[in-house]
Order: sequence, then structure tokens, then C-alpha cells
Amino acid sequence: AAASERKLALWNIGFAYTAFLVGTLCGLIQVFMRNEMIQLPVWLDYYQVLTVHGVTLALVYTTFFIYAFLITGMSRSLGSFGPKVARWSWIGFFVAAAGTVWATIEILSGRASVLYTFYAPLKASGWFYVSLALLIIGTWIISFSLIAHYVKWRKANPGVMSPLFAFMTISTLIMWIIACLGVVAAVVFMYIPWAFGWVDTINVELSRTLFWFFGHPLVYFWLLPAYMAWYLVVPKLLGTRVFSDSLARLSFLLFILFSIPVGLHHQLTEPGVADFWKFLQVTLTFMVVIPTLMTAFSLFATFEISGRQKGAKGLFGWVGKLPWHDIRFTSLFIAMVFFIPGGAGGIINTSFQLNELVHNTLWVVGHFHITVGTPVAMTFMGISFWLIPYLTGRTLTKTTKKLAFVQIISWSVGMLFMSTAQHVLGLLGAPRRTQHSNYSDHPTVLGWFDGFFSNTSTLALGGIILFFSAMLLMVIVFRLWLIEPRSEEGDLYAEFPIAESDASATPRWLENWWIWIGIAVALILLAYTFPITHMIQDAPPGSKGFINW
Ligand code: HAS
Repeated sequence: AAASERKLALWNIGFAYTAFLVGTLCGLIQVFMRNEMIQLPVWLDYYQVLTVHGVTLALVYTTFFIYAFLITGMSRSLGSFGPKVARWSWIGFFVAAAGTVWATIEILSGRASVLYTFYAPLKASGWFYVSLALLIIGTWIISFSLIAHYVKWRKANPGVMSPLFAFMTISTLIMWIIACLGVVAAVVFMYIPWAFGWVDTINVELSRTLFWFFGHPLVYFWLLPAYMAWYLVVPKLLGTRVFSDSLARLSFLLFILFSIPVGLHHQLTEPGVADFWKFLQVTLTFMVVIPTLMTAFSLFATFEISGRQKGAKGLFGWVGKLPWHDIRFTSLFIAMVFFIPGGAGGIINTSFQLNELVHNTLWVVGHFHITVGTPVAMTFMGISFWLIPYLTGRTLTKTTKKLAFVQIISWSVGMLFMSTAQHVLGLLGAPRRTQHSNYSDHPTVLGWFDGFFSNTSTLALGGIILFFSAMLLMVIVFRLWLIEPRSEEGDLYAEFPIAESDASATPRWLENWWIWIGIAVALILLAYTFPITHMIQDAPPGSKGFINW
């Protein structure tokens, strides 16, 4: 990658890890409060800390890290950005960064303790929503810059299938841009007028629906860059090729189709939406599981093929042939393993009746810590171990590698304790998003805490281990950025590992984006037109104006 792209990617990484530092500190405070080990000072509110924790980790760390990865990978696979793309990418970064800093100030000043899902009826200051709009506009500017870079490449290479990294990037960005339309509509037409007091009321159900139109694909916006590493980096580290180019492309396209018309599975317990539409979206949610199962199939095939190439025998002989000593691989592998219970939990969540049991309990918190908090976050950690050296021209020395192993293992152990406790407590009935951990010492509640895994102390133990791991990661990032020695020619740890993918048999129509965008729009209209029309028509009197519907 050219110097300008490297610098931009590093700025994004720096921003991401600053958010990570703040977010994990707030995580530690969370578990201590649940365990009643600390009392917050009067000027700091539980919901404020929870909001900073969620926003910095789930929204800021992920987003900036993702763009660092995409920018570097696009530059590596399609060539350096021209001056225009470079300039706009920088502008996008600064707009997103300004929005983030502003949003953080609003939260810290106590004017926006509305959690990272920020939907009504919770209300923040109007400026909080403006700052969020800036963050989204910033990401759009970078996204369109990357798309422009890709379009230029395609014009220069007519009839050639684009490199897989670029294809996956464009799929992710298309999904992101369409998804954001929901939250932009909600923020601009509903939250901003409501929060500034230009209108008195808000159509709560509609605003939440527009939020989840965005909120569910948001989780795939986090996941897909991790999948890019699983599809492209893993085979390279195993010394083999991508299992199937067309399968990989198709799975990303399926995410464009099915990740958006499914938001109602977050609203299954809400009134105001007829069961039929909830059921339809639940069915579509099961469709979005398919590309993940394709990914799992493809990765197991990759493991097995590479194992057999190295002489593995028997059904599981390949396990012994995997490069366990390579932290870049091991981190990604553990990330994938966590996704098995993480994804299974997702299927439970989306099963209409079972959702009744788990909705708004700590179970859901457990679910997202073993989806975004481990498969995604740990993949980003694993990427950091080579991406930062690649960008800074330094190397991963033996000492840092050892630290990285300790970091990855401690993150896994911490997460295992914490998320298991969250899942179990949730099943017993512990609500999420509440500062009351003992629920006024209600006898039923005290009974929950008898088990080892249904205990806030286990939760806190996990949180402490996680915080230790997070601090270790900060040390590693710092060393890779500033302290490690310069890498030498051919240094594997300072390379951007992308496996080859044979696109010779891949159908060309897979890259006809308009087909996929068209089908996605049709599915969105099918899933959302009637529920949204009903929400507008049936809104209570007084909330039927244009802006507040
Ligand atoms: Fe979820 C709530 C349903 C995936 C994140 N989810 C959340 C929230 C977050 C989140 C943040 O239907 C909380 C939102 C809030 O604050 O209110 N989720 C699903 C379903 C999936 C799913 C069906 N979620 C994710 C991912 C996330 C994420 C991915 C982040 C990155 N989720 C829900 C529902 C709710 C929900 C409801 C609302 C609950 C409520 O009531 O509030 C699916 O995409 C899952 C598909 C995945 C699988 C796993 C298969 C995996 C295998 C192993 C992978 C291995 C590979 C390689 C690829 C079926 C087989 C093999 C190698 C090895 C070494 C194993």
C-alpha cells in the first residue's frame, strides 16, 4: 500500500484502539457494579458508563478498525488510490472521527445516556443525534471513495473478475449503505426534530423499526470483514488456496440480500406489528444463516485439504497439521470456534417462541459477547498482529508473539466465564440493562446465584481477566507500532497475507451488482412495506404529523 493509505489506515487503527481502551475500562466498571464491588460517584451514572462501553466498543472500535482493514486491503489488491480517492477517504475519516468525539462528549456530559442502541423512548440531546449523523456520513464518504476506486479499476480491466478482497469489500459496503438508510431516516426525520423540541411526540414503534432495519445488518457489517480474514487470510497461512471462489462470492452476496429484511426479529415482543410480518422476517433470518453455514463448510474443507496436503490421515488427522504455533492463525481459529455457540444462540433468539424466554435478559448480552465480542473482536486482534507491522514496517518479535498468545488465551478464558454466566443468568430470568444486580434481594433472585455459572462473581472474574487481556493487547499494539525492530525483506509477520482464489470458473453475473441490489430492494419492500404502513396509519392521535408521523 502507498504511504498515504498506510498513514490513513494507521490513523484509523489508532482511533479504534483509543476507543477500545476507554470501552474496556467501562466494561470493567460494569462487572464490578453488577457484583456490587463498587459504587459509582454521584456524577457518574450506570447508564452513562454502559452507553460509553457499548458505543466505544461495538460502534467505534469496530467501525474504525474495519475501515483500516478495508483501506489497506483495497490498496493492496487494486493498487494505490489516486489523489481524489485518497483525499476523500481522509475527509471521510475526519468527519467520522469528529462525529465520534462529539458523541463521546455528549455521553460523558450525561446528555446521552441512551445506550448504544439509542432508540426511543429514551431521548438524548439533539446534538447527540447530529454527531451520530456525522459519524455515518463520514463512513459513507469513505465507503463511496472505496467504491470509486473499485469502479476505476473495473473500467481499466473490462471483463475481468475483481480480486476477491475487493469483491467482498464492495459487498460489505453496499450492505452498509443500504442499511444506514433506516437509521438516517430515523435520526433526521424523527430523533432530531423530537430531541430539539420541534415536535412534541415521536412514533416510538416506527423509530425502533427504522433503527433495527439498520441494527441487524450492522452486526454483519462487523462480521463480514472477519469473514474476509477467514476466507482469505486463513488459507494463505495454511499454504493453500481459497476453497471455492464462487462459493465465497455467493455467500457475501447472500448477506446483501438477507441481512436487512430481518430487523423485526429484534422486536418480536413489541406490539404494533402483526404476527405474520414478524414470522416472515424470522423466516428470512433463517435464510441469512445459510451464508454462514457455507462459510463454515468452506473453512472446514480448507482445513482438511491443507492437512491432507501435509500428509494427514483419518477423519481428524488434519487437526494436528494446523499451524498452531502461528498466532495469526490460532487467534482466528479460536474466534471461529466461539462463533459456534454464538451463532447457535442467535438461532435460539430468532426462534419466535424461544425469544419470549430470552428477550431483554442477560442471555442476549451473553450472545453478543460471543459474536461481536469474540469471533469478530478476536479476528480483529489476530489481524492487528500482522496489519500493524505491515503498516509500520516493524516486525512481530518472539517476545511480542508470546504476549499475543497470552492475550488471546486470556481473552478466551475471560469471555468463557463472563458470557456463560450471562447466558445462564439470562435463562434464569435476570434482566439486561439494569443497574440493580440483586434486585432488592428478592429471594428468587438470590436463589439464582447459588450455581457457579449463575453468579455475578463469575461474571466479574471473567470481566477482570478480559480487562487484563485488553491491557495486554494495548501493550502489544504499542510495541508493534513504536518499539519493535524494523522488519526485513521477506518477513512473514509484516506481510498482508491474501490467499489466491481461482476465479476462472466463477460466473461473471455474480459481479453484476444491480441484480443483487434489485433483489435486496424487493425483499426489503416485501418485508417492510406493510408493517411500516400500519405503524404510520395506526399511530396514536397527536403523532401523525409529517415529521413525527
Ligand atoms: Fe445476534 C441480538 C439473532 C448473529 C450481534 N445480536 C444481538 C445483539 C447483538 C448481536 C449485538 O433473532 C443485541 C442487540 C441489542 O442490543 O438489543 N444473531 C441472530 C442470528 C444470527 C446472529 C440468527 N448477532 C450475530 C452476529 C453478531 C450478533 C454475527 C455480531 C457480530 N441476535 C439475534 C436475535 C437477537 C440478537 C434474534 C435479538 C434478541 C432479543 O430478543 O433482543 C446468525 O447470523 C447466526 C448464524 C451463525 C451460526 C453459527 C454457525 C457457525 C458455525 C461455526 C463457524 C465456523 C466457521 C469456521 C465459519 C448458525 C457452524 C469453521 C471453523 C471452526 C474452527 C469451527
